Amino acid sequence: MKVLVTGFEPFNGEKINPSYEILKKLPEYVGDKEIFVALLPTTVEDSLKALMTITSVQKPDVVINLGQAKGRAGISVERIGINVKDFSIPDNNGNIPKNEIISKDGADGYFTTIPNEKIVEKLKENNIPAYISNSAGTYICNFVCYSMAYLQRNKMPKMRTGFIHVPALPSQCLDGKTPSMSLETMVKAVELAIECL
Ligand code: PCA
Repeated sequence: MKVLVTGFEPFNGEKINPSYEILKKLPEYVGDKEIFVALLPTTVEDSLKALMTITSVQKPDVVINLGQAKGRAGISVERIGINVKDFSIPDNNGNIPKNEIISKDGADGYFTTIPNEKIVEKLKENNIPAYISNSAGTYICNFVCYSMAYLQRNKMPKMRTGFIHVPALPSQCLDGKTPSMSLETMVKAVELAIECL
């Protein structure tokens, strides 16, 4: 089984994005599952372009997109992507779409198709705080979550797609008030998620 795991470039003036740092630490295999990683630009058009190219070349069985959700305390496994772009901050190209539809011929929402519940259970068994999230927001992460699920439904029915948001790293939360998680724990969480596939 081929698993593509993606992360995002830092955005919103931050110097680091844990989703990218995780990619650097993932092994080439988790059990017999072969792992490919790719860094996505945090922009509307380019993130999807990059993903389309990689998925058509690598033909992964599963795609897990990772993203940072600063302020969340646990690993949040996204259940659904929704058909809207409504940014409160610009993407890395300065785009700030408001209340725009992602796909005119797409459904209002698409569920992700990796075993979300099983992943959350497995993380908890390993003492990693985790939950199912019912909203990936309305920014780039939701855009990618929705777009990949759309692709799966309409063009690549055998591929499974999922989205996992991770908290910020301790170095991003020096105010002492924003929840964070160590990189080591996040890497372990992603490996455990891959084991569940
Ligand atoms: N998180 C943002 C986009 C990139 C990232 O890592 C989000 O939650 O939409």
